[in-house]
Amino acid sequence: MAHDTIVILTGAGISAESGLGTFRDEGGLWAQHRIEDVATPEGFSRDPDLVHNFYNARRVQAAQATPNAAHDALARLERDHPGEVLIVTQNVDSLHEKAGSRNVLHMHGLLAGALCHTCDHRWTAPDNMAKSDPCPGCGAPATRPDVVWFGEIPYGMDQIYAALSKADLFVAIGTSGEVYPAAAFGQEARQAGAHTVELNLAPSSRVSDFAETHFGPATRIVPDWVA
Ligand code: BJW
Repeated sequence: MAHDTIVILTGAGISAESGLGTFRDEGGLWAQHRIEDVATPEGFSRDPDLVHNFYNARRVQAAQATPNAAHDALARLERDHPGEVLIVTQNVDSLHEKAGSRNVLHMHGLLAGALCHTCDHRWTAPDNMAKSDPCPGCGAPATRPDVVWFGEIPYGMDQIYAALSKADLFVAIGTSGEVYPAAAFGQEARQAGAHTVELNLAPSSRVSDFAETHFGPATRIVPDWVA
């Protein structure tokens, strides 16, 4: 593979075979929880305990999960192409880092992080987070998970758009293409001249943005594509 700048967007599908549920597949997280209740700032204001229970349970589950062959293959790709690979993940688990990837941008935050609603101070999430936990920065009892909810601006957008504008290769893995701005990254990269690839169990709603597609479980198609 001769590329100078490779941007890889990952979604929940890459972690599915590590035992972490996706959002929109049958029986996924959004079939079990109302988005408005657990993934919006308004939901958090209404019932912070409900939201913390949702994320505390997922934090425990994610801490126990191990990377799969797809995460491993992307870590290998970065080792073989030093300085060329940026993983932009929508996932809040840390499985890319556990697999050995270093250049990872968590555009929707991290389960392992806590964020103060009052002063934006960030710290390592305790196992059982509650809104009343005092912020180590300002002392306010305004602790929330450091994740990006609907209506909030994802992290690292300037860095992501800069990378997309100079990418030679853009690969989307295991993401449904339902959530913006990530859903439009393939189109942005393609318009900027990148070769675009979708690796997914089934075609996403943005499949027409991709010049090359491979369908199947991530643990098979990602190592095959990297090889
Ligand atoms: C496998 C597999 C296997 C399964 N192998 N594959 C109207 C039009 C356009 C936009 C909007 C609109 N109204 C509102 C908006 C904006 C809104 C939005 O997009 N809404 C849509 C629903 C319409 N977006 C926002 O509000 C975002 N902010 C924003 O836009 O700010 C404005 C702004 C942007 C940029 C610059 C300046 C300003 C914020 C979105 C935040 C999303 N947050 C969540 C929760 C994060 C915390 C948490 O984890 O709880 O992020 S929602 C959830 O969806 C999570 C995910 O990261 C995200 C994407 O989901 P993902 O990863 O794609 O998972 P699934 O389940 O959807 O798909 C799984 C895929 O895996 C499928 O394709 C399967 O086939 C595949 N798969 N098994 C391979 N084994």
